[in-house]
Amino acid sequence: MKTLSIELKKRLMRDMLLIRIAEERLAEIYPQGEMRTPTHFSIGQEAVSVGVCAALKKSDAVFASHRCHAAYLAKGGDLGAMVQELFGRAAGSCRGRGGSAHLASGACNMYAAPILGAMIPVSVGAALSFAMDKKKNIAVAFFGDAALEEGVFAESVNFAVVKKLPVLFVCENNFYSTHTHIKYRQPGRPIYRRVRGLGIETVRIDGNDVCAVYDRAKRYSDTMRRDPRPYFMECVTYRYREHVGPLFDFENPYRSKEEVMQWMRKCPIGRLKKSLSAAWPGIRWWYEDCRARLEDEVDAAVRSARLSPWPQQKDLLRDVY
Ligand SMILES: Cc1ncc(C[n+]2csc(CCOP(=O)(O)OP(=O)(O)O)c2C)c(N)n1
Ligand SMILES: [Mg+2]
Repeated sequence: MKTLSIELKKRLMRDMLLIRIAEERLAEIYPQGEMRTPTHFSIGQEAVSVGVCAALKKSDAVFASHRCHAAYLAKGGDLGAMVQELFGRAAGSCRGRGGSAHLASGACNMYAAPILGAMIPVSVGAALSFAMDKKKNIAVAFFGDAALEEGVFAESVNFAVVKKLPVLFVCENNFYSTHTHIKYRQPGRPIYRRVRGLGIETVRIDGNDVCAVYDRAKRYSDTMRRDPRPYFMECVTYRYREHVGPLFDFENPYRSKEEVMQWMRKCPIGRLKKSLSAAWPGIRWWYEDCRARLEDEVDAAVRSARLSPWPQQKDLLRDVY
């Protein structure tokens, strides 16, 4: 793997910190009941979205599922519009109608929907349109280890392979589908090896190592622009909070507290900080300053959402097809 520059590592750190700080703040105030949208937090999984999206161009398209805050922010989605959306306000990214699991930004080419697997064929459609328009863009589909069990996943990969479409399939394997471990749902053979049987190049990456995720996504995306074809990345990672909602679920017997703590020790932000400190002793001050700025940004977004107007009844049927 190539050593990444300090500038790039700083960008990766800032992007992961933005997601972590925003979600921790939203999780903290969620119990106050102002946000009425079921919310799936990405805390712990930031490196996958950040590593992949840092390898993309703004005009590349990203599709995600219910756990979409990280992909939205990593692709450059506006923080204020995201917070407004969670508060159900008219200035939200979907005018307050979508909530947490339907984040979208036309400006950044990022779209999410929570029906498992549903956005996978949409990403293939986007790649087909890029190919038909002779554009050098690529499409990325982020989805979980359970979405991969939907039949449409195999159909989508098959079509992309046969038509040589520039789609990067990114499976965020956090081992769980709500409360069911992967060992009860899938055969023992690793995901990346099974998917290879569909005729696509696949790889398994440590999804908590943002540099490794970036490096591989960059190599694949550069290749795909020259020589269109799909690739598949299984990124192994872990969510810290409950499946849906802001809390830790240590009392829930489907996983042990020890397991969660073990993954917290592999925190993607802590790991990057450690690797940056080795090369750059001044990181501590930069890191604290970066954190403070992002905390202010997030606080301002929350304050603004609280004061913002609700959608109006007269607009209820606008944009409804
Ligand atoms: C077609 C469909 N079936 C069931 C659900 C309910 N559901 C929401 S999230 C989820 C688990 C998803 O697991 P995974 O894809 O691994 O993503 P993760 O939540 O782990 O990020 C399920 C079963 C759904 N949204 N869509
Ligand atoms: Mg999962």
